Amino acid sequence: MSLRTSVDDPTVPCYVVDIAGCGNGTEICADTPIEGSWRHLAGTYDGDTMRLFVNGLLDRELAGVPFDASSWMTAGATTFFNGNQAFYTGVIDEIRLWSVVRSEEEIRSTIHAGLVGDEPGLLGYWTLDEGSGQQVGDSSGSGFAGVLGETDAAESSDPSWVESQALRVPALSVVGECPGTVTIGLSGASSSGRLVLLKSPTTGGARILPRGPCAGSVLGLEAPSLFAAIVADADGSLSIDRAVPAGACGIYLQLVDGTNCAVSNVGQIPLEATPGE
Ligand SMILES: [Ca+2]
Repeated sequence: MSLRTSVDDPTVPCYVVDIAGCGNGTEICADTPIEGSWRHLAGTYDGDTMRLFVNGLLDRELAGVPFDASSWMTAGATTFFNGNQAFYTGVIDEIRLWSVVRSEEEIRSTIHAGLVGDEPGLLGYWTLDEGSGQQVGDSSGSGFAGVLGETDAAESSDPSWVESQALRVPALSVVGECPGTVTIGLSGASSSGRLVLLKSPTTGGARILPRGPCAGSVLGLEAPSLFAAIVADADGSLSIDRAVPAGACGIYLQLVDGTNCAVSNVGQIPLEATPGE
């Protein structure tokens, strides 16, 4: 089976379940192209139905799909009779293979989290942290080492090693007095990442962003609206002071990192100071 881009459109992600290990298989492709930022792709197959999830949201499904377990598993390409084809032109990180069909909620729970390697049902785990060489180690303990390109020799199909921002998650802090000046601090965001700071009077909804490139990211805010657009520094951190009126005291804030769609903890602008007696 493969996760790769469409042969016809390199911006469209597709999931392939093979029946003969050589390009004969069933393909479903997402509605939404991926360009310019990280997306989490997951394909599941339960022996009949294949499903493709983008950022933890079900995007496409197809029933009645046959499968041959002797087929290859590829990431970013498909294996045909005459070698690998349909190469993905982009960046890949954190490849996981499971022997169980994970639910939408389970898929979402580990999108921005590295795994230990001994999680129940984890069959293969390639962190792609080597940074050089032709081999990628399997951190699941199953011993399924992978190679770059077609073989472990240098060849034209080999991808290049680059730094990844896939697992960075912003942390948010809010301190100060309200009404007055509050200091909004962030750390751990993607390098020079564009971040959206959302606000809401209410928490606890675990609301999913419904639209845009980060649709599927789960928020802790109800009915969020824009508070500020921020660009992190090269370290992925920033500290900004904002004058806050009494009407904004107590509102909740949460950051979404536009580079990888990770969301921060929920912060809160301090409650209005009680007047002295
Ligand atoms: Ca190679």
